[in-house]
Amino acid sequence: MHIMKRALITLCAVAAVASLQSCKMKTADSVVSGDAASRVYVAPGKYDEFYNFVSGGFSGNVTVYGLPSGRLIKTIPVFSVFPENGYGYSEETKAMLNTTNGKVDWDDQHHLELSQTNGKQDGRWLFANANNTPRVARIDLTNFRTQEILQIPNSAGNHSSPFTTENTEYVVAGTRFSVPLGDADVPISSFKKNFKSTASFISVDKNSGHMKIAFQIVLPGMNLDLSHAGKGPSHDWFFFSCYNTEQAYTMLEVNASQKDKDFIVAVNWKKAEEYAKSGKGHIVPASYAHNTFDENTQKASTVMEKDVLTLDPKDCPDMIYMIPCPKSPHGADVDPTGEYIVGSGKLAALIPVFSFDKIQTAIKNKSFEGDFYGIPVIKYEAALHGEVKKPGLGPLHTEFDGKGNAYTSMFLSSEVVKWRLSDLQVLDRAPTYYSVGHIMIPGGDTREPSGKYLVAYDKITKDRYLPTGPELCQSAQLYDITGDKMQLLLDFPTTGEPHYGQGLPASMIKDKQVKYFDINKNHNEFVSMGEKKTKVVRTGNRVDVYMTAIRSHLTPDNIEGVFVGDEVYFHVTNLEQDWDIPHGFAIKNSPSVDLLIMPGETQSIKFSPVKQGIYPFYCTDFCSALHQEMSGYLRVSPKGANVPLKF
Ligand code: K7E
Ligand code: RUQ
Ligand code: CUA
Repeated sequence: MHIMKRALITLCAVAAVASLQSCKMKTADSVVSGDAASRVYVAPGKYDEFYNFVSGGFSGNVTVYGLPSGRLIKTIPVFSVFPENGYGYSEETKAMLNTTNGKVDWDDQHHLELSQTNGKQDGRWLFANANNTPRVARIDLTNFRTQEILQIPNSAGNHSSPFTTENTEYVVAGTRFSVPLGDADVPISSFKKNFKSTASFISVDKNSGHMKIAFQIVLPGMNLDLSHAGKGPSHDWFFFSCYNTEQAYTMLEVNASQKDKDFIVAVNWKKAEEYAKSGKGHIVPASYAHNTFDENTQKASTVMEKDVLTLDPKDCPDMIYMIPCPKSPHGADVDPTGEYIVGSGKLAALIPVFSFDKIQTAIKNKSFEGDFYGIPVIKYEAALHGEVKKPGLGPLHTEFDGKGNAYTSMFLSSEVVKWRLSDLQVLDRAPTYYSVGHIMIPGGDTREPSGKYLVAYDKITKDRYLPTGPELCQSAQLYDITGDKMQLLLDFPTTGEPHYGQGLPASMIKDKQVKYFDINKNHNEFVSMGEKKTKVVRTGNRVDVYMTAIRSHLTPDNIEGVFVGDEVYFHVTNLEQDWDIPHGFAIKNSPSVDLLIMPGETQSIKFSPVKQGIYPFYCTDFCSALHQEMSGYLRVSPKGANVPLKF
């Protein structure tokens, strides 16, 4: 979105400046209703009604807030290392960040989607996309941990992701940047000939959740932007927005906005599935990392996958249709009934709403206006339910309340606009502070929206909080949408750059949380099942320290006979069997040696001493009145010194 922001500001400088100035004039006092405080107040000891999962943008991780309070309750590390709990540092988790280019330990995380059954949230998994290094992650909602990360080949900028079909049959991943397949070395100027965009359909195992690229649809070079699955009558379909059908590869902010219309790409994934099964696809070599966390061994491992099944629309008739969509389409959102597909032209002054029924009729009657590389283009009017006229400037994203209304974010005019799906009348508008990106209604992109709150994730913060130098937090705003008029209730600061979010009724998962891991089921190969089982083992220059942590002692706590140049692995087992008693582990002046071990769990960390000395180590998490005593010493001697192993 930051790239897009620049394009919009260049092209719409006048409108943008005008809208920012007009925002400045509004004050929060004038829009907050009197009893807002009581409506967001969650008394001490009480729970919030919803979990709000929020994407972290360039922080690479996901944050979790309670709604309506806006309180930050958790950061889930996904694509970025996270010192708070050693994610990406520990031997157990570091493989999660493997890619074909080695460990990529950050990303740009844009969208989230909760798993669904029959088009409704089922509270099992949360999927997250990585926009920089194309990846899709799956997070388990019983322990809030990342369980799996799948790299996407033949992709660059995995933006149109990780949206799911109604039964989580597939999670999709569509390319933002076109690239040559198989990382071929070709001139950039051969874009039209060699560059492709791809839409990957990742199947999700019903029981384990394991992901696999079932097939990848290869499309002409352009930019797939966003997508959403059909619902109900449109269950078999997926709708992607795309831009840059001009196929520009330089000065995109000008050259990719030449045409009046780009497309919504309608993909019949059921047909695609049949073609894939009946051998219409081509298996092409591709290498990509597939990282999974094994619950049993408590360890992540990587498999380098070797090929992918691709489908070429030329071989697969009736699988894909293009629907013209005005002015740099961004969001592609499907209403709860599955009948309306809302496109949003970032530079358009209207919102086109397409009818699934009409699209089907148009396909039957061949109401086409030519083709795009052999893919039929449906006539705009033939697919159109209608246009929302003058909704505001810069429509981006649309969510639904399940009562026949849609809410669209307006980046340029900095507002949320409520309109009716049936007659496309604008019903209400509420200012945002400032320049809203995505909006989120819990369940608002499913068959059953909760319809109670709407959260706006704003791109520009300016004067909303105490100033903190040049870098400001980003901001979210909570609106009550139960009445005719949207009511602003609360601002809350967010982490990284939130794009999309998901909201889930707390009742769905709050009683299913893992409180600690059963030590008897700990099959980590380096577990110590009690203080008496601890030891230090030397094998060549590798030293394995089998350590335990329990209030308030680390065992062993004095270790000698370790030398400069050794590779020392600390395997720390937290013996506690009690909720909320993690122990930390850290060593003085040791790069990336940092763990937070949950009760019943073992985690390992590697320390490669380069200098002799006495190295204190200690528990970093205040765990008891004797926490400060929970420490020990490691003696590192010069190479070749005559110091026997002692612990
Ligand atoms: Cu509009 Cu990456 Cu979903 Cu950001 S994108 S706002
Ligand atoms: S100790 S309770 Cu470092 Cu005062 Cu923290
Ligand atoms: Cu264990 Cu502090």
